[in-house]
Amino acid sequence: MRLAAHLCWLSSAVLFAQSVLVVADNETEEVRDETLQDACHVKLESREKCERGECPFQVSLPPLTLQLPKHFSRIEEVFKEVQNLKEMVNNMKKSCQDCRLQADDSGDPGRSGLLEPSTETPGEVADKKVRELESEVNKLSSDLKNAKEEINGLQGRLEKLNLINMNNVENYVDRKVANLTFVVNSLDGKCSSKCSSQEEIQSRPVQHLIYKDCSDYHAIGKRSSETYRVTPDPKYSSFEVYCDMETMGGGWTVLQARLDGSTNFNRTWQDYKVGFGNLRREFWLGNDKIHLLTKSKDMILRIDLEDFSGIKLYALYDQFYVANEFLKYRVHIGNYNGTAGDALHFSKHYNHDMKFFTTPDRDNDRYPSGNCGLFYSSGWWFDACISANLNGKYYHQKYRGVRNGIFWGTWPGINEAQPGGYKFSFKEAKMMIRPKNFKP
Ligand SMILES: *[C@@H]1O[C@H](CO)[C@@H](O)[C@H](O)[C@H]1NC(C)=O
Ligand SMILES: *[C@@H]1O[C@H](CO)[C@@H](O)[C@H](O)[C@H]1NC(C)=O
Ligand SMILES: *[C@@H]1O[C@H](CO)[C@@H](O)[C@H](O)[C@H]1NC(C)=O
Ligand SMILES: *[C@@H]1O[C@H](CO)[C@@H](O)[C@H](O)[C@H]1NC(C)=O
Ligand SMILES: [Ca+2]
Repeated sequence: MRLAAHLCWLSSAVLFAQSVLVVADNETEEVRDETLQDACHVKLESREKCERGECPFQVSLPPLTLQLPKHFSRIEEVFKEVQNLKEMVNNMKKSCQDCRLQADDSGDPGRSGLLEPSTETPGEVADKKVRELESEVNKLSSDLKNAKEEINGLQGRLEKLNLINMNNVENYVDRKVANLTFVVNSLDGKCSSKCSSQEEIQSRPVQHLIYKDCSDYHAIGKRSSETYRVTPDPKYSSFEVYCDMETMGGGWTVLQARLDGSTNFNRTWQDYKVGFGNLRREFWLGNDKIHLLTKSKDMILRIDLEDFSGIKLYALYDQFYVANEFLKYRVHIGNYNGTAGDALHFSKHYNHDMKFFTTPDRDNDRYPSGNCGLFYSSGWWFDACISANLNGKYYHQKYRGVRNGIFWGTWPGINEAQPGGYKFSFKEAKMMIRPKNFKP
């Protein structure tokens, strides 16, 4: 088949979706385009007349005629899958590094601090740690093997697609680009004569097509604190968040709120993953959503606290990122600034930065002989265990027993012994994030 004929067929078939293709299996092949009947009537030579190995189009053309755009998107899919796999492999590498870090750390002698529920002999601890690490390494290596197999499979598919389709796809893309260039050029010509001036364009309010978080609503002039729909990552569906448009210039996406005890925070991994509660009252937004929000932009974290005597203090952290579920929602917390004290980095032994998320049913904490989430009835980035826990039980007044209430270890006077062994409780707590580069 000659190239010119091929292009003619290709353009008509591609640009007019209603094209009909008739192909006889063995004898002369006839390609007919109903919408361009006489303009593009092509006869293809029969298979027997081709020299051996010299008929590249003949094998694949009939199905491709109708499916080119579909194949095109399949290639995109495969690229995406490969990208995902790459990310998985990177994640695994990172987790391996984590294992090493934890292994380095486990010899640390001074870990039986005042906030730890109980202790265990160092030998037992080390043994257990080694076994945990072993099983983790085994799991990782089998995951890695699966990933490799999957990559091989995808590679095979990719190669096949490449061989079969690349020529046609290239032609298709070339034509599209030519077409677009033509359209752009013609618009450009119109614009220079008719369109408004550059200054006028720039002074128009920014129209976002996608609102990634509350700061994007702030940017288009929204000033009332309420729920808005955000799409931090277009690959995933959008969701509702509560926006604080008042505190310190507004634009805050609220991740968590406590104010009356109406929502139970003693919940499972799954609940913390997807979120729970009422966005207008008490809630946890959900770890998957928090991950997407903190991944889409560099975020800062603000924590607001109020006690029952009406004292209000805050903590500001200049970075906040929560990794994905595969990495157990590990948190990254930047430098502190504020009035409530830096309870998230309390000391060398009580530091919530870089910790995994733990819930009563999923123990990822640094306390070897028990689950901090179960002990403190909360989902949180536990160390072993807490110098802060904003998801503890809501107490309407001071309480006795296990310190499983909302807790902020640097609150004024909180560590002084109270008469009767009472523990301090909080009236309100709130966590919210805003892009680092936000301009009020
Ligand atoms: C072509 O195919 C038809 C049926 O599809 C068959 O009847 C005919 O014998 C074939 N001709 C040759 C030359 O193979
Ligand atoms: C470019 O594409 C448009 C719409 O897809 C079509 O109407 C037009 O005829 C095309 N132009 C050329 C030069 O192919
Ligand atoms: C803390 O934040 C305030 C307000 O953003 C800023 O003015 C101040 O310089 C910061 N302090 C430090 C130590 O970073
Ligand atoms: C929290 O839930 C667990 C079950 O998941 C339960 O055993 C525990 O008693 C609860 N704690 C509180 C304080 O309600
Ligand atoms: Ca544990």
